[in-house]
Amino acid sequence: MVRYVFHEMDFREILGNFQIKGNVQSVKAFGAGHINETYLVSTDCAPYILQSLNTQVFKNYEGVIDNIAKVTSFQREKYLKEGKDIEKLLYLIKTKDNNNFLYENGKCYRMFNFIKDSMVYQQTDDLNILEEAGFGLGDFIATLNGFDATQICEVIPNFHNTKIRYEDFKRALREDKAFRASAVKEDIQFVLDRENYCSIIVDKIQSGVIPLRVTHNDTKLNNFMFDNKTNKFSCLIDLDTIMPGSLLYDFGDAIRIAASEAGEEERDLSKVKFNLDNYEAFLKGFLKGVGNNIKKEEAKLLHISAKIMTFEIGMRFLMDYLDGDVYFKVHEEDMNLVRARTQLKMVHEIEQHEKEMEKILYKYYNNI
Ligand code: ADP
Ligand code: GN1
Ligand code: MG
Repeated sequence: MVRYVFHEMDFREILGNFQIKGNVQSVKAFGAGHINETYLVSTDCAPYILQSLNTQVFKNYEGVIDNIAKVTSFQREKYLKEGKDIEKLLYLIKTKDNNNFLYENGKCYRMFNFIKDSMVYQQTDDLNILEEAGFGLGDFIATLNGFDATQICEVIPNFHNTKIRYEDFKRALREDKAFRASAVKEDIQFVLDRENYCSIIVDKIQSGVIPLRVTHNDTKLNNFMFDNKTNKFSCLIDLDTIMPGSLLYDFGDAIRIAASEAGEEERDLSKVKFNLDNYEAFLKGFLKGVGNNIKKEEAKLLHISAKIMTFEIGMRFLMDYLDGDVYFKVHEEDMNLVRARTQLKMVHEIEQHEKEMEKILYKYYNNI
């Protein structure tokens, strides 16, 4: 959705602080995210992306930008060393004071180069695109293998700590701030019945069986950019949640959308189905991209991670519904409930396909 929102005075001052080329022609709202505001800025020389960070969610916005600066430079240097094309990589546009962001009127603004001739998919059943997406994520993990995770700050503590998310959910249930719990008892029970999912990845990280890496942490399909002619993977965008994490977070979170036949906001739950072919294509690409940068202990849990990450976000949407929609942007009153239901239906779907998913994993990963 592209909406014309050029308020000359609002944006001219902000954009005037950044090192961009040319005169600004227009600023348009862009993107469909639940957290930040994204704008496409066109000048007579080049397009750019301007974003205002949600500082309620990202309280440590300086840490967020610092993480992105470190990771994108590391990625760039590694690509150069390996002779890979850097044209389609993301980088921050500096301000005239040589900073990576601008803090103005309580808002944090940052700019990126515009990735040319590229696009995102909200959903697709094109297996070549899904394999490319999987490859792109695997390659991202492989590129950052060896990047010292202690250099990166944890911008949202315990973001994918499913055990802590579960405790937060129980808090929301106890408080029932928006008086909605009694009408959604079945959804709540579905979550409560699956408490055992919460510790599967987290405990293995805590005991050191699964390594902490630098991961993306928000790998839904619309954060993958593809070349709009060749459909080759260009890069991952939406880098705000880059933090120390597990590759299982990224793989599982990607599968919940890549292997779903319906969008997050689908009201007809009969359309929410798990597609094994999509899963297979993404997995195949992922294993190719990550190469030997994955440990056996991680690989063993790839199929399980889809269930856990889908469960986690379903629980987060339901929690926000109980809290009265204080975290995710909503455009309809029951939107968080609708989102929770698609995700929890996906969990049920994944549970039905677990054995087949494991079999497919063995087909492509031989070292288990
Ligand atoms: P959000 O998910 O919070 O809306 P994103 O960073 O994912 O924010 O950006 C929203 C949309 O803007 C993307 O889906 C993509 O279409 C477009 N976009 C974002 N960054 C770029 C970029 N650097 N180059 C080209 N398009 C971009
Ligand atoms: C949010 O910003 P966006 O829409 O890409 C959320 C993710 C969720 C996702 C669900 C910082 O991502 O964790 O998986 O919505 N980001 C944050 O659609 O909470
Ligand atoms: Mg996004």
